[in-house]
Amino acid sequence: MMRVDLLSIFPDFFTSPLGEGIIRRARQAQIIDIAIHNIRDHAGDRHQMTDDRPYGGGEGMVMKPEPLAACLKAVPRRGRSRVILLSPRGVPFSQQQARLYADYDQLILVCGRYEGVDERFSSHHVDEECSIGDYVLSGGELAALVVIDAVCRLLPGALGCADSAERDSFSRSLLKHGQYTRPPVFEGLEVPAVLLSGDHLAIARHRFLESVRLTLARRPDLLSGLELSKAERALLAQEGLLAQVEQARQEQKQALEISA
Ligand code: 9D3
Repeated sequence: MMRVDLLSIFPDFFTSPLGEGIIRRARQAQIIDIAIHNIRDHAGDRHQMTDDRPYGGGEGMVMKPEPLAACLKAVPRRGRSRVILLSPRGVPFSQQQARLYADYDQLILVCGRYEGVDERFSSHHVDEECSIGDYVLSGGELAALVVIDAVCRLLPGALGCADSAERDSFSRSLLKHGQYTRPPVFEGLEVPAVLLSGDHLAIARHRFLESVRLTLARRPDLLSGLELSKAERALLAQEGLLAQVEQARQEQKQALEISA
């Protein structure tokens, strides 16, 4: 069973998100054990202050190191464990990072607030810093929930359908085609006829082409990782998409060369 410990000054933040859906079922099935720790409980002084003004001046407040260290010390360690600080200056989170995290026995997720945490805590008590993307959040709590959700799905038995996790990771270099369910006509809009045809080869081709068109429009950067079979190349050529795909791959290659 994976153990996750959350350190935060807003412990109530997690109750509902961790009490629904796949995470709730994984907790019930004892696939994941999640404990929430209130950093404020480890602030020694009467006012339970967890933040203070930055030495050297500047905007905002900094989280004091002692309550963080005391809270962390109170967390029982088990097996291979990793202390991760959610922070805007962390390594970008990704499916690959999620797979690495899923291999630990214990993740200790520290949620910062304010302008950040005292550097002596992050440099001496934290194994790595993790960001979920280039936008400004109010603190690490939502980021920690994102990490838990992505990691939980990868734990053996967490998903009902055994191969879903593998399928998710398998289809990384193309965006998913649109999907349809009943009714056959919705607000005058029909389901593409090919999907009702029962012709599985034609359906697979249709979906592949739609995936390629979507990826070209929204995430051309993904196409550099796409491996095409002879039949797929022929199909793209036939639809006039091969040149566009090759050009997007070329442009992505150049973008990577410039950034390197
Ligand atoms: C002045 C520079 N800002 C850093 C980019 C200050 C700042 C903004 C937001 C300091 C802390 C925060 C709070 N954010 C998080 O704790 C955080 C976060 C995020 O803001 N974006 C993406 N991932 C994460 S993980 C934790």
